[in-house]
Amino acid sequence: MRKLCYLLGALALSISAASAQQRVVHVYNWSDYVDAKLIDEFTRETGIKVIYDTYDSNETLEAKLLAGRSGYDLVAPSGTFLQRQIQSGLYRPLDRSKLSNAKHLWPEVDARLAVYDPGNQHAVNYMWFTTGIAYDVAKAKTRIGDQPLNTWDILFKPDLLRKFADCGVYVLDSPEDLFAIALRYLKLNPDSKVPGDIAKASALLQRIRPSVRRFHSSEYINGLANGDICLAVAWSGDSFQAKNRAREAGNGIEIGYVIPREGTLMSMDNFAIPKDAVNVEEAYAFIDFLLRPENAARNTTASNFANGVLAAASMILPEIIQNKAIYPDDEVMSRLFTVSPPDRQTQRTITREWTRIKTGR
Ligand code: N2P
Repeated sequence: MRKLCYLLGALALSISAASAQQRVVHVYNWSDYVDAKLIDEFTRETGIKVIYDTYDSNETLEAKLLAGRSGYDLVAPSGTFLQRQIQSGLYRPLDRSKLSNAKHLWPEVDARLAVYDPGNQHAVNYMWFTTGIAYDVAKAKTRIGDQPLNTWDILFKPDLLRKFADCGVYVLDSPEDLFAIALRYLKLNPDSKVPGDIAKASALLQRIRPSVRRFHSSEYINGLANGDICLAVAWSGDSFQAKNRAREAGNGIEIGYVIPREGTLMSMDNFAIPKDAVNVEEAYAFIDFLLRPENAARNTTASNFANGVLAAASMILPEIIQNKAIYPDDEVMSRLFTVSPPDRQTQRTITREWTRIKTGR
C-alpha cells in the first residue's frame, strides 16, 4: 500500500513538473485566417501549446496593445497600424536569423512591407489582399440584371445600393478601407489627409447608411454563404471563403467577388512580436512554422488570401494562384493603391466621422 502511495505521489509530481515545463505561445490573429489543423501540428512537432485568439479589426488589436500588457506573444497588424505601432515602440525588433524560413519570403512583398517597417526590422508579411465587392450572383441578377458589379457605383450610387437593401448589405467596419475607397471614387488622392477631402469622403459615406444592414468585418462570410445577405464590401480571401462555404453546403448559392474598375486598396497583414511578449522564442517558432512554404500554401488554401512566401507559390492550387482577384496580375495591380497612416489629428477626425457614418447621426 505504502509503495502504491509512493508511486502515485511520484506520478503526480512528474505530471505537475511536466505541465510546469509546458511551453506556450499566445497568438492573436485575424479570424478565418489559418488552416486550423496546422495549429495542432505545430504543437505535436514542437511541444508548444498555442493559445489562439482572434480579432477582426485593427482597432481592436490596437486597443489591446495600447492598454498595456496584452498577454500576446504574436500579433498581426496591417501595414499602416504596424507603422504607427512601431513608432510607438510597441514591438521588438525581429531577429530574422531565428527564422530559418525567412529566406522563402517574397522579395517584392518584403519591399512593399518596408514602406511601413523601414528595413524590415520588426515584421514579416503573413498575407496580402484587396478590398472589393462580394455578392450573391443570382440575387444581383434579379436586382440589376446584367449591369456590371465591377464598379464602386454599386456602393456610392444610392439608387443602385438601395436595390440590395432588402436582401442584406454588409460593409467592413474598417474606416481605413472605406475612406480610401471613397476618396478614390471622388477622384481624390486615396491617401489624402487634407481636411476638405476627408469631409467630402465622409459626406459620400454618410449616404450609404440607409441601405446598410450592418458594418462588420467577419460576419459577412457566413452571411453570404447561407443567403442571409447578398452584398458586402469585403476582403478578397474572406469572399472566396464565403463562396466555398456555400458550395460545401450545396445550397445553390453562388458568390462572386470583384475588384472595381476604379481601383481599390491593397493591404498587408504582418506578424510582429509585442515588446512585452513573454514567450518570445515560442513566437519565433510559430512564425517560422507558418513561413514554411508548404504551411504557407495550406494557409492560403484554407483562407484564400495570398501569402508572403514566394516559395509557397508552386504548392498553391491553380484555381487560387491563377485567380487574379487573389493574386493580381500587372493589369489588376495597376489599379491597386496603398495608404499611409493618418496623423493624430486626421485620425481623430476619421474616428469621429466613422462613428457618425455607422450610427447615421
Ligand atoms: C481575415 C481577414 C484579414 C484581412 N479573415 C483583413 N486584415
